[in-house]
Amino acid sequence: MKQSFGIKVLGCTVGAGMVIGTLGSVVPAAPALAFGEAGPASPVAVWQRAAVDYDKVPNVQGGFSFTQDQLTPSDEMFNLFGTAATAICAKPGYAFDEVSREEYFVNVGGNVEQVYSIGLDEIERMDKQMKQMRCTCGMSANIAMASVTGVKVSDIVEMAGVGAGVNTITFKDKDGYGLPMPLSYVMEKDAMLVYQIGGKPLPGNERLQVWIPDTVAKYFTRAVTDIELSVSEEVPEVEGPDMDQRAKVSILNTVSESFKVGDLIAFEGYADDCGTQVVAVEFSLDGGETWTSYDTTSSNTEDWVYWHFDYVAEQPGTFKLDVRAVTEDGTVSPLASSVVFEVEA
Ligand SMILES: Nc1nc2c(c(=O)[nH]1)N[C@H]1C(S)=C(S)[C@@H](COP(=O)(O)O)O[C@H]1N2
Ligand SMILES: [Mo]
Repeated sequence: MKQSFGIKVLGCTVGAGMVIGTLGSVVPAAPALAFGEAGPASPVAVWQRAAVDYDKVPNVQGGFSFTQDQLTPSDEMFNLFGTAATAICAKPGYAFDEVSREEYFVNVGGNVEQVYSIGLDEIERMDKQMKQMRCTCGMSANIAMASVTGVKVSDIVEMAGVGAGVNTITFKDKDGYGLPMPLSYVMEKDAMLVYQIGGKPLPGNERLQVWIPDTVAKYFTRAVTDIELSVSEEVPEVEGPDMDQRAKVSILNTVSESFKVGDLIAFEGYADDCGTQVVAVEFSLDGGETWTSYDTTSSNTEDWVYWHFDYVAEQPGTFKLDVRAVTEDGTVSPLASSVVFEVEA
């Protein structure tokens, strides 16, 4: 019998800040399972078990699959980054000055041929682009995948005309928030000025936000009012995620019921490293003594790896499933994710 956990909508992972999940309805039919090699696990004497000692299954086997088009529902996105991340790094949408749609302008200036201002209506009349993109904070666990709508930054810059020697672009909000970036990087990555996330306008007074593939979210300036082109002596570096935010993984299931021996338990979650390929997702059901590795080298690096792991409970007990990701440069998630579940005889 197939059993599903509840899926986390907005919750905490131990030590890793907030994670976001998906709605229960996204759980697909279970893939075919192969359990041939998993022999009967040795019984564990319950009386030996202290509160934190979980029952162990070495070399856990299950049905593994992944997709990359799983999106975060936009309401959750807005919640997540609008309130949850506030304390860590981001100003929430509602905290931006109230500026009516008609009064909101983006000024394109600095070292350009023609300084100009453009309003939202005009931006929305330009050639629009829709793209599935990841927004991942480099300083906290927050991550989301969304379909965003907007215009190409290159189109906006082109209308101003780039001045001689310009190598730097900075997207600023009214308070001056914004980090300088190499212009060439922003062009190569096909950065967007986004006005819709998941088909909905940005929340609060955000109006416009920069989105750039493979780039941490501190560069995703919200409520952009100024795009500045400049000549830097030294081209700024684009910083990646903090070490402890490399190879992000999470199990999004929450335990909402107990299981019986023979039940199929469907776990799911994501793995991502902001543009560095995730080459494997690994699971442990014995506290990290053994890890079973599933290959994800066919994944692209633009979207997160949204994995499914279907496990058939073989024995009664209290278990902890750990998951970690491995990237192409050998990074192993410093913050593994885990979930505890119970199996009855
Ligand atoms: N104007 C402005 N934009 C900002 C920030 C900010 O403090 N002010 N924080 C950044 C950081 S660190 C993150 S993680 C993202 C999070 O918000 P988002 O979901 O809107 O991308 O916004 C980015 N853009
Ligand atoms: Mo962030």
